[in-house]
Amino acid sequence: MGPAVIPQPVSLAPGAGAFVVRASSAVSVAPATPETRRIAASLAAMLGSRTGPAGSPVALELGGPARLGDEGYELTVASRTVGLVARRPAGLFHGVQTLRQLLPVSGPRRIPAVHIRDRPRFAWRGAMLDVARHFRSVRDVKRFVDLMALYKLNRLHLHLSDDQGWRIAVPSWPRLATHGGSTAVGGGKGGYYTRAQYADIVRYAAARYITVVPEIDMPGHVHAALSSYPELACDGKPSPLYTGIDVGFSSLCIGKPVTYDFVSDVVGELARLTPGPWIHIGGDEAMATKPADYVRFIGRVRAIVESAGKRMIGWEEVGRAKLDPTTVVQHWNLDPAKSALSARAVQQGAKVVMSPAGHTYLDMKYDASTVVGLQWAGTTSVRDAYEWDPVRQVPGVAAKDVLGVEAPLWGETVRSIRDAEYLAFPRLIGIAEIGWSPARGRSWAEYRLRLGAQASLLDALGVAFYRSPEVPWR
Ligand code: TNX
Repeated sequence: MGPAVIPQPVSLAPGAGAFVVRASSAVSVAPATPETRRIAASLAAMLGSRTGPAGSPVALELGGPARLGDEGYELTVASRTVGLVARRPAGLFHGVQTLRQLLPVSGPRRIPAVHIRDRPRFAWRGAMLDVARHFRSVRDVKRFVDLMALYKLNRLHLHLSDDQGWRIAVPSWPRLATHGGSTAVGGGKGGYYTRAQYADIVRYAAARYITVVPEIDMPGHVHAALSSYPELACDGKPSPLYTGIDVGFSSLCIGKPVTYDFVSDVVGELARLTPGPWIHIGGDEAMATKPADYVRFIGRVRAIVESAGKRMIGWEEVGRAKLDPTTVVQHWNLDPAKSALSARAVQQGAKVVMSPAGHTYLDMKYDASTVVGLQWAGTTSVRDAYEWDPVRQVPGVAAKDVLGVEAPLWGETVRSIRDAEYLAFPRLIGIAEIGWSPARGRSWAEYRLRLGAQASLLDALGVAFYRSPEVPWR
């Protein structure tokens, strides 16, 4: 086995010898901008050296052939030099992540000689955190972002509202956060992000080339909002907060004008706080909304999102409504009838993010003995999470329709960040490879060896990962 990089690069040719990292292994970058300097400084910190002038042994450079694209890079490690070239800073950043995996965690600091040419298969490589069922602190989210970056993931989807909690302050509707955010599944203390905290997460992720995709789920999964503002419910009646784990029982009142004031205010606020182009509006499991109302509602919400200057993304159920080519749908269901909705969305020109529950749902148990997690989509072994292809999931959704992949970590059973890490790792690493690496030549038999080699890095980072017996950990 050559150097064990995950995601597997497009091409990797081992060379002879190794680059020995010393305190004198300075890192230069050209052109030097605040952004490229930051990347060079992070590499220097990793190597235990410093940044230096042109002619330094480790050289970062913006340039290279157009085929590297926006995120690709070319890395040449030789016995006396390390060269990293990319068209864009994101590519330099991803190349640094590769170096991080090539540098031994302990023992002699030798980076094996290698020549790598690399670029992602898909533009969208995401993970979702459900901070609504159980809240996650800014610190925990940042830690998760760091781990995503290590495996070249580039979208963080935050599920910011659900029946059990509303997790972002909206100044014009203050009770959403102060009341709606005050508890969680099981009756814990809940929490919410202030605008400054949310902006902090967005900035932190952006510095790691990860775009935040905020989700406010509607017209279902809204009990926390209805409890905060009873006028949003059709019966207008006050209701206590909900801390169970049922789904499909709440709905915004589709016929009331106040509903659209609410949606406009919330979407407008999120759009202002979010530099990325997408706003996720949920749309799943709206069993308490009449089908015709649902279609009408999604149409209006799409117009609101677009007039806020953003693109709408919704769970595949939004395929029931009228969409347009800027819409993105997120495929999730095992049920073929529901999958047909993703195909219907594609017929309307929409693109698809693939999150098939049986492969990507990080909240499914690994096997029947897993203590946390759910099982409605079956159990999902590390192998199940790895052995699938995004362009062969749904009849009528072909390669050209697939934007990429995303692994959701639903939070009903996920009380601590350690539980979150245990469910996400190592399965999320496999999803990252599915999103980045070419399908050709990929095999579980080979991947499990490279995954096993990640143990020392994950241990050094203190990740509470599941040591699946399927993998030869070393
Ligand atoms: C289905 S997937 C849901 C969520 C649950 C999840 C649990 C989807 C769009 N909706 O509300 O948290 O299953 O696995």
